Amino acid sequence: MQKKLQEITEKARQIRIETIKCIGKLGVGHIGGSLSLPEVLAVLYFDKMKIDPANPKMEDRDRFVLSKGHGGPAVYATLALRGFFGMDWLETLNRPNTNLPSHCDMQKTPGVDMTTGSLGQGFSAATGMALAAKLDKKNLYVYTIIGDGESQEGQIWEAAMLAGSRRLDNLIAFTDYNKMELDNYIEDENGLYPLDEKWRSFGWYVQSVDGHDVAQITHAIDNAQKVKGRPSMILLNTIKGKGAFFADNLLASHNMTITEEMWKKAVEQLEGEEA
Ligand SMILES: Cc1ncc(C[n+]2csc(CCOP(=O)(O)OP(=O)(O)O)c2C)c(N)n1
Ligand SMILES: [Mg+2]
Repeated sequence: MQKKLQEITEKARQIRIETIKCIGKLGVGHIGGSLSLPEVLAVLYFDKMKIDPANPKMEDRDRFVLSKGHGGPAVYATLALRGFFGMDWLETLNRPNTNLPSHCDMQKTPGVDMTTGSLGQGFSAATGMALAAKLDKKNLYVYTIIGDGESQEGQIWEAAMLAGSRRLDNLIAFTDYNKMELDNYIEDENGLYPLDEKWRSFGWYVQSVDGHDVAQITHAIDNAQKVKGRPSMILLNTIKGKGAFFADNLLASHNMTITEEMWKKAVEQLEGEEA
């Protein structure tokens, strides 16, 4: 068990490195909201999800929707490391004719189940996918990640209400609770506190974990899968820009310019952390 967790932690480190490299080589991008994601993506794609990189559209696969679609680069790094496409694709991030646009696009990228970027919409789509799976009596999970800033969208709460009332226990959602949005702190803009109570009141099973600890995330997903009759929300307490010295816990990390010197130094530091 311990060995498996170590392997997933190592995958998260690789996802973080590849994310920094691909945004860094482009020179600009949503690095902050991408770097809060590697641990949950590593747990999902290297342990929990029923998927087949050789058959990305496998019928009864688990689904994943990154509702905060601006974190696309972290998903692409994950999909490349998992073998959905070559690592060389990452160099094409957000360039002309790419299959890896800045925000997730299901028409372009193998392994991407929903087009996202307009905040609030992906979560509704994920809820619809979970409802459809129930109606079709399919045995699969829909996993989705929303942002904490995204949680200020009214559409999130419409879908939350539906998922709770329709008892979608095949829907496992995460909030990337990094306490920051585009250019301000959540609580200084339009506060969410107490976020756990809000979700509970909509009929959800709610857990709160360290979003950079793969053991805690794994355990929370295991718990969520045991709960019957309620959708699950796992609040991931995360750090925006985690792991890149120029972005770590900084509001300015949202969509920043990155020089070659910056990304190379950050990658060097992370490579030095190998277990
Ligand atoms: C409907 C909509 N409004 C505004 C935006 C512009 N926008 C992109 S990211 C973002 C901030 C999102 O904050 P959060 O969900 O906390 O993301 P994170 O901190 O994880 O980057 C905004 C306002 C958008 N993409 N969609
Ligand atoms: Mg945020």
